[in-house]
Formats: sequence, C-alpha cells, structure tokens
Amino acid sequence: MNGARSLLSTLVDSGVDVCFANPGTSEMHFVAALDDVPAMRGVLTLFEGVATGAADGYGRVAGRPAATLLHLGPGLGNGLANLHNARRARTPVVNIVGDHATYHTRFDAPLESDIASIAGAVSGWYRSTARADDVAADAAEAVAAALGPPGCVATLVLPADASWSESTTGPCPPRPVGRPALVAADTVEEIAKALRSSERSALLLGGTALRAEGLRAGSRVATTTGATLLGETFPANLERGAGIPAVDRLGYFAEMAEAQLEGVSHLVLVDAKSPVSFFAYPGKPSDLVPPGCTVHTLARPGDDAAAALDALAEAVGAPAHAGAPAPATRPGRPVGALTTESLAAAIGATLPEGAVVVDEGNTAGLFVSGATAGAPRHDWLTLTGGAIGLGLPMATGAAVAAAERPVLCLQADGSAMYTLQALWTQAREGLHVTTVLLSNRSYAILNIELHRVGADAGGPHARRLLDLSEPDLDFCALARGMGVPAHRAGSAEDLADLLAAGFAEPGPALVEVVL
Ligand SMILES: Cc1ncc(C[n+]2csc(CCOP(=O)(O)OP(=O)(O)O)c2C)c(N)n1
Ligand SMILES: [Mg+2]
Repeated sequence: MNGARSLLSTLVDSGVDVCFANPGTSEMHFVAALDDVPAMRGVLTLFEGVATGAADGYGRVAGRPAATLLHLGPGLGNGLANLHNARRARTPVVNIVGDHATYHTRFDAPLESDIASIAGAVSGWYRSTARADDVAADAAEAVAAALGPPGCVATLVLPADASWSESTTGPCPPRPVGRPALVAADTVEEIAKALRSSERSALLLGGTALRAEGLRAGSRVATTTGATLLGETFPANLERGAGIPAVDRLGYFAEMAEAQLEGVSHLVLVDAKSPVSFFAYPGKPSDLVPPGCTVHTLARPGDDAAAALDALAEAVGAPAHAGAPAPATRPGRPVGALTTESLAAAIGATLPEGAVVVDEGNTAGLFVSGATAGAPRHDWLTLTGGAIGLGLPMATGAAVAAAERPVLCLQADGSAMYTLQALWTQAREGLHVTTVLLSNRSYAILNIELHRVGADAGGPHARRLLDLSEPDLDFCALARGMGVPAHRAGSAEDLADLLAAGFAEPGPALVEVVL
C-alpha cells in the first residue's frame, strides 16, 4: 500500500468520505487510489473556489468534514476566499494540498510556492507530511483537528513522494473527537443575575447556538426575562421556520444594528462575537456595543452553547414550555410583476419542508428571509466571511451532504460569476439544487456603499465599475451550457410554478429572475 492509499483509507475510516477535487500532476497517486478505496467519493470541480465552497457547504450541513484536493500553492490560493468563509463559519474542512516530491523542492521548479504562508491565512491546523509512513497518522490528526470543537480548516500538505512511496504502517484508526465544553455554573448564575435586573438586556446567539435546541432555550430565557433575542448577522447554519423560535438577525448596516441594540445594558454573547460594524465609515463607530452596556460571555466557540442556554433558562426560572415558536404562516402565491417583494413571496409560498437554503441573494434577496419565517422548518446558510462567490459552490456541497433534502440557492448575479462552474458539478453529480439567479445586472450593494462611505455620487467611469450590463449576462444560456436546465421567470406566478417544479424534480435547475 502506498501513502496515498493509506491516506484515503484513513480518511474514510475517520468519517471523511467525500473529496471535492481539482487535481494536478503531484496528486496523481491520490487520484489513482480512488479506485482502491471506492468508499471515498471523488467529486470533480472545475475551479478550486468551487471545491472549497462545496466543502464548506458540506461541512455545515453534515457536521463532519469533506476533504478537498488542491494543487500546490496556486490551487490552494484559488480556493482561499471560500476557505476564508469556512474559517469564519468554523466549518470542519480537511484540505489536502498536493506538493512536489520532497527532494524536488530545492530545484525551485515553476509550481514551487510558499504553501505554508497561503494556508496560514485560513488554517486552524497545518502540517506538511514528511514521509509515506506518516501520512495516515497525520490524516487522522487532521480530521480530529477539523472537527474541533470548534471546527476549523485543517490543511495537510501531501508531497508527491509521500503519496507514491510504500507505507509500512498502513491506515491509522480514527482519533478521538473532542466534545463541546460545559460552561461553568457560576458563569450561568452571574448572567442570570444580570438578566433578572430591571435593566434592558439582549441575548446575541451565533454559531452552534442557532440550531433549534439553542433557539428554544434562548427563547425561554427571552420570554421569561424580557430580554431581546438576537442572532448574528451572517449565521453558518440557522435553523428556522414554523415551530422554531425566530431570532432577529443583527442588521448588516451599522445603523440598523445600533437601533436593535439601543438602550441595552446587558448584552449576553452565546457563541457569537461582540457586534462590530462590517466596514468602517468615516465618522461612524466600529464598535456597536452601546455606551455603558456590559458584555457578558455565556458560551465561546467550542462550548456547549445549547446546554449553557438550557442552564440559563433554568437559572432564570423559565417554565419548560416558555418560548415563542414561529407560527406556521406562509404567503399566498403571488401574481403579477417580479419585484424583490413578489419573488420573496413566491419562495415563501413554495419552500418545502426540510429545505437547505443557501443565501447569497444579497440586495435582491432582502425580503426572502421575512417571507419564509413561517415556512416549514429549514436551514439557512449565509456568507459568513463576506467573501462573495460562495453560493453556488456551497449549494453544491450542501446537496452532496443531504441528497434527500431539496436545496434552494438564492444567488445574486455578480457573486454568481465568481464560481459559476459549480453548476457543471451540480449537473454531473445530479444534485437536487434549485438556483434562483437574481439578475439585477449590477453590483447593487456597491452602488449603495459608494454613497455610504462618503465617496462622490460616482460619475460614469465609477458607475461602469459597478454595472453588469453591456453585455447582459444570459444565465439561462450559461446554465444550459453546463448541463443545468434553466428558465427565465416572466412573472411572480411563473416563478412560483418553476420553483415548485424545481423542488419536486430531482437534479439541478436554474430560474433566472431579471429585476
Ligand atoms: C471575494 C470578494 N470580492 C469582492 C467583494 C466586494 N463586493 C462585495 S458585494 C460585491 C458585488 C455584489 O454584487 P451581486 O452579487 O450582484 O449582489 P447585489 O449587490 O447586486 O445584490 C462585491 C464585488 C467581496 N465582498 N468579496
Ligand atoms: Mg447584482
């Protein structure tokens, strides 16, 4: 058995059985070993940003890592933006980066590059394997590191000679996986005391606290104490819909978040960061904690946030059935012209039970969250790190992780063009993803930001850099060219029909909405 085969077997034994790959010469033994270890599903992506975004989506939905296979520093670099989003989401990912054979490094061949520096920007764990005999143990360690908790991107560099040389050790058994830490009782008691005071308080839930269990406990605390229940702006995987308590997510624009936090004297962080403005704006604060507000940390990343919230609910004397689950209400099927409101209603009217919603809808998707608040239970995955070009890849990975669930990808046009070739992988793998392509033919948010940062209104040269017309992108033609059936919705009722068909039929579909 060579190093590559010992690596694949170890990954599979450790629960990593999907690899989103874009290989090169240094990875050929890994590729060849896929036929020796058929339990590993290799999924070809046509750009590394698709591989890494898919691994992020997979990890967020499956709760365990997928592997990537990337080609030296340049391949890893191509995948960096979506690894950045994965790092922010604390998604478990095992990055396998092929490298030159160890003895080849000193010749400084063209693809020789500083992999460690590139990986350092996103990796919570990093190792370059020295020998074939080390590959399996390193891989088992990488999986355990990726799982955390909290999850992280673990990068294992695999030199070609470690891959092709004989492994005398063979595969390595899985490493024990860490468990979420329990929050100390006195931390809970101290926060309960603050919440029992007459001052205004808010709970800010993020990360793992945004699953149903944490939301139920958080809602019990909020309804009992009068605290406001808030969620972070860009959750990794928010569980929502009928029967699950809703959270108001903090607004993206600082003034919206400031209004939500106004007058709060106690802010309790639950696996969430203290709120800051997404960008700096001249003359505006970066720190969004109101003056005089005390920030308490109930749970940090890696802590058992749901258990901490449960303990807090008990400590404030919340009855078991306190809490405010979202009622089952959905908009009627809309008719008439397609607008940001009517497209949201079409989605709200049709979203099926158990859907995974991947939200890179940006400005045109603004109303979809509200229109789906009472839809059947679903998951909501967002752009955690603000690096656009995640939606289509993340939907791809989510659909691989949950083949039995429909995936809705809300995809803004500008962001779509970064990683459009994810559609080809969806077609090839037969993935059940329905993409709503929101074509406003603009970097609309940047037109808003242009004013907000205090830059000039923008002359024709400035506007040309924020405009996506001339030529208009034909997303139906682009999708069909990659094997994905596509239609342009002509009206709101048309969109509702196309969505219902997309959700009902297996395989990918794209619906273009021109706004
Ligand atoms: C990797 C990366 N490159 C560039 C940007 C800057 N950026 C933020 S939003 C945006 C345009 C988004 O346009 P689109 O996806 O069409 O959404 P819209 O604003 O039109 O709703 C750009 C280029 C970014 N956030 N991330
Ligand atoms: Mg746009």
